[in-house]
Amino acid sequence: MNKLPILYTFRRCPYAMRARLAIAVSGQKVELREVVFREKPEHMLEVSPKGTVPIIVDINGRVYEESRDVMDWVLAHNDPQDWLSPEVGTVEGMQTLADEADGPFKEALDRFKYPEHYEDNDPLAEREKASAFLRKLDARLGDQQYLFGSHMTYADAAILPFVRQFANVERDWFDGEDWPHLKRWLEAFLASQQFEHIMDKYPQWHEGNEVTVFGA
Ligand SMILES: N[C@@H](CCC(=O)N[C@@H](CS)C(=O)NCC(=O)O)C(=O)O
Repeated sequence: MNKLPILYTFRRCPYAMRARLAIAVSGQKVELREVVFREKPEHMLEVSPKGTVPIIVDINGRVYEESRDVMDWVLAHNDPQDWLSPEVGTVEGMQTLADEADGPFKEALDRFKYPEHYEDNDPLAEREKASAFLRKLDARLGDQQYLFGSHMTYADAAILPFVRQFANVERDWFDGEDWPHLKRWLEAFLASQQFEHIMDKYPQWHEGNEVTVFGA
């Protein structure tokens, strides 16, 4: 049995980023295993045949194979910065906004970012669909520093990595759009130590490697 929960992760994956954000804020230590997709570790596929990251295997061998389940799991144990206690709105409200980010927004983002992967695709129409969601976020952020009040929450951590991904598709266009609050929110996140910490680089994990501890 492992002494620490195991985290299978990939540095640039936005789903894994949100999981690492929650793990880092919670103070939970995990054994970090950096994955290379073309050489997924056997143990990772054994515990989760769908083969996506992030995955947590807790010390009892229980597996969490969806990024938001990882966030929920870690914050349920320790939530020192009240990520699950929004100042404005409710946990259900945060889940609903994250659902919209993971559903229609992410679908439009993928169709805009990888137009060649889809048939009958209109990337600019998809960019517009995604932008409608971002304008909604911008309106919320006009009244408050974060999506659910004056402190960062689960919703910000769940959504920011995807807004970053969207912004990077056509940076000049994104920067020219009229969403000042959204840009302020994204820029503050990208400049934060929190972001720097979760983007630390680790070599590919191999069975038998020394344990790499992440978190706390
Ligand atoms: N619904 C999953 C999605 C995770 C996901 O799609 N991760 C991508 C990387 S960003 C992945 O692992 N892809 C595996 C592959 O491309 O083989 C979650 O929320 O954890």
